[in-house]
Parts: sequence; structure tokens; C-alpha cells
Amino acid sequence: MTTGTTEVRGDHGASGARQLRDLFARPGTVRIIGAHNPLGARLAERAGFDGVWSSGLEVSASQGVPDTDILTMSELLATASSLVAAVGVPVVADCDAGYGNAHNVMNMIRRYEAAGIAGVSIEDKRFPKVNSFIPGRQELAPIAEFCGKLRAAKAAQTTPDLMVIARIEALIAGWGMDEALRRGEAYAAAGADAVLIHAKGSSPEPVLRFLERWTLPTPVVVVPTTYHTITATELAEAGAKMVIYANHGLRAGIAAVTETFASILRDDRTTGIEDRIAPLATVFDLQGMPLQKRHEAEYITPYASRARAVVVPGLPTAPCADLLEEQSTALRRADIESVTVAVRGDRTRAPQDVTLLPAQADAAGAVLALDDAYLSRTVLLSGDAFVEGEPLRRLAAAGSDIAVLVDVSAGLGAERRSDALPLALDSVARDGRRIGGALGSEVLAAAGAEADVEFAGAAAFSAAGFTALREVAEKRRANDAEATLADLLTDLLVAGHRVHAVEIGSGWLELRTPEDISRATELLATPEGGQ
Ligand code: SPV
Ligand code: MG
Repeated sequence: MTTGTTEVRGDHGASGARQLRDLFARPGTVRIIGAHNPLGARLAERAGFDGVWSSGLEVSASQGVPDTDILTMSELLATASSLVAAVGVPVVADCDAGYGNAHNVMNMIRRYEAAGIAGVSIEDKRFPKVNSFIPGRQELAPIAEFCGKLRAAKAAQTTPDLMVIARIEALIAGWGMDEALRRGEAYAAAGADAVLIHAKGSSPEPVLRFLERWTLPTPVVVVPTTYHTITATELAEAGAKMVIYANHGLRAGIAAVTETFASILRDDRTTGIEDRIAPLATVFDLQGMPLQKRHEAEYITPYASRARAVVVPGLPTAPCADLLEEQSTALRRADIESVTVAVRGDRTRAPQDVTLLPAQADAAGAVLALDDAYLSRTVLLSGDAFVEGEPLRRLAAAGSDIAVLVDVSAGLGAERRSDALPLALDSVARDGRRIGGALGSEVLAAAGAEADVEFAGAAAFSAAGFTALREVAEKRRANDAEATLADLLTDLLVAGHRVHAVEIGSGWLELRTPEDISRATELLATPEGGQ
């Protein structure tokens, strides 16, 4: 099965009506084909048809009702405009008998025009109409009445290009060729942009005779449904300008689906029909998936670039339920997509959107409790710190495998707590001596007593960084030693991993003592707190 181009256009550039006018102005025949949904319209466009016929018969059949004006204008308009939205070729809408009298026609024209329909066909039947191929009652409207509808249609249109096609049903109703010509001439005089001569016999003769006797410049449209042996080229040579293949997509679909369904039940499996049905790739293509993929790359933040956060135990593993909600809000503000908590505390008061892991004794235990889902960008937060949204956003956005939030506000050589993570910027020496680089070079090393910077309670890991973190956590576990996040980071530095420093001067609080916690709670309760 070929599907033509892979591009889904869905826009007209020039208006559909302008395109249709251009097609009529071009030498040769204009060939359009029926559809009842956007998928059918796309198949028509891809096959190379000049336009799409929004067929009343197809739309009614697709809704399981007869083509006898059962569906309302709104329903048919909704379908026609969905076709317009799906393709770049013009859509000509079958508007039956205009859904009522001239007032209905005027409303119809305004609505169809607004939907971007290129042309409308109105037939000279009495409302409600009966499909032309149904034997029996086929009632024609008086000529004057139908001319009134055509004049109303032309008066109602607000753009010059919309084509109003007057459909002559005299041959269908058995009123003869003279009546058909008389009607056609009256409709052209009333302002029709084209006339459609409909016929239902198996011979093209009546249509060819009509074309022979048609002398007006108004173009003629034909629908060779029953007289199908004649080619479009022959019809064009006889003077027809547009050929409508009104219902062949619908009928092809019915035949193929019927055969496929029967075959599945007969064979008790689908193997026999697999090579006769369209592959899923074709379905996706017709839906416009390739275009959506391109848009996704352009407009959608890749899911993988968004980080997850885990609150791991600090030392001491202070219950942090009071501040957890604030921390969770700060994390969300940093565009972190999920928050997991692996610390002790009053879990009944944990925010609803956080995932609770069994409380771990230390950070190493928490790291080892995390599954492979965390092998993407993961931010670990020490339970003994509160970090605001902005520093977290910068940390999560750091592209390196391991990034650590460091506070540089105290300056070089500042006194640090004895248990502070000994970090030096851009240093490879263990004694705190800096070799090369200056503050701002943003690479950390494990240092001695004279640390440059202070660990601000949070670190971010790529999949590779997280794998390295697991390794050091496993080593600590093997030695039965408890480890904080700071310990694990030191291990990573000592093991020679390159650690990126995200420098901040504020935006975090320690939560080590009851005093720290009450101070933080107080601060965050003020309106500017926790921003
Ligand atoms: C349609 O497709 O609905 C038409 C053409 O009006 S026909 O069914 O031939 O009347
Ligand atoms: Mg119809």
C-alpha cells in the first residue's frame, strides 16, 4: 500500500475557494473524490486528487442513517470542516437541497464559508431530499424557488471565491433533457458558478448529450457513479470541467472491512490478512505523527531532562515533616517532576504528591533503596537541610554527571563546622591548597581543614553519576559504616570523580538542631520565606 507523501499538510495556504477557482481556470479536468472523515480526505489528497467531496451519502452512511436529509446541517458542516482542517486541497461540500428554503441557504453559506469550504453544491430537490439513486419518489423544486435559493446563496457569500454549484436533478427525476437544460440555464442566470448535471443510468449518453447542448460559459460538473465506463478524459473532451467520484472510498472501505472481518473469524487469527491491511506505521503517518515528533523536539521539554528528587537522611536524621511540604513546593518550583522521601518523620503529614520510601538509617541506605528509575537526572537532598527553589533549579539544570550545591558566601579559608564536607574549588590537593583556577572554576575536590566552600545540602546526578554514587554507597554498606550525603560525595571526590560545583551565596538552611528547625519554620512562615 502506498500512501504518497509523509507530510500532513492540513493548511490551505491560499484559500480553498481560491485554489478551486484556479483549478477551474486551468486547462483539463478537475477530479475530486468523496470522503466522510479527515482520514479519507488525506487518502484522497495523497492519492493525488485535486480536491475532496464532502459527500452527503458517505457522511450519512458513516453515521448509519439514510441519505435523506436525516442529518442536520450542523452535522454535515462539522464533517466538512474537519476535512478542510485535514488537507491542503480544496473541499467541495454536498449541501443537499440547502437544508430548507432560501433563509436556510443564506445561513448555510455563511457557515460553510467561515469553515473554509471551497465550494458548495445545492440540488434542486424539494427538502427533505432523497439520495438520487434510491428508486421511487424524487421530487423537484420549482425552478423559480430554486433560483431564489441560488440568488440568496450568492448574496450571502462574503468572499468572492466561494463557488456555488447548482445541481440539476431533472434526469434523476425523469423529467427529460429539455427540462434539465432549461433548469441549467435558469440556474446559470441566477448566478451559479457551475452546474452539476446528475444522471443515474449505466450509459454516459444522457450526460454527453447534455454537454453537447450546453452552450453557456458556466462550467459543468458530472458524477459518473453509474456510468463509470467513461474516463474523466473523455468527459473532459465532451466539455465537463469537474468530475466527482462521489462514494468510492466508502464503498472500498465497506468491501475491504467486510472481507477482513470474515477472514479473521474464519481463520481464528489475523495472520492471513496482515499483508492486506495497512501497517500501523501507515496509520501513524496518516495521523500526522511525524509532524508531531518534529514539533515535540521543538516545543516539548524532554521528559528525561526533568529531574526527580529524593530526600535522604542527614545526620542526625531529624524528622522533617514540618518542613517537608515547603521543601516539596520548592522542588516543584524547580521543575522537578517527582519527590521521593526516604527519611523518618511523621509520614501521615507528608504532602500527598510525594512518594514515601521506607525510612532509611542513612543516605547510603537510601541510595541503595532507589531503583533504576532514578538512573536519570536525580537530585538528592539531605534531610538536614532546606533548599529553596532557585538553587534547586540551577542544580537540576547542571549538565554534569555529578553536581553539588555549594555555599561560597563565607569566603576562602572560612571556619567550617568540624563535620562539614571539606570542599575546595578547583583543587586537587588534599590539604586545601588550591592549585590553579580561581573561585568560579566550578570544579570541586576533597580538601583538608581549610575548605573554600560549604556543602549546601543537595547534589544532582546523571545516570552515570548515580551509578558511581551507588558504588560508593555499596562500599560504605560493605564496611557497615553509616554515611551522609556529604560522606558519599567525599567518597566520590576521593575516588577521582569530577564534581561540578553550583555556587550559591544563600537560599538554603541547615536543619540540624531543634533551634535550626524552629528558625527555619519561622522564616518559611513569613511571606518572603521559601521563595
Ligand atoms: C453524494 O455523494 O452524497 C451525492 C452524490 O450527492 S450521489 O450520491 O450520487 O447523489
Ligand atoms: Mg448527496
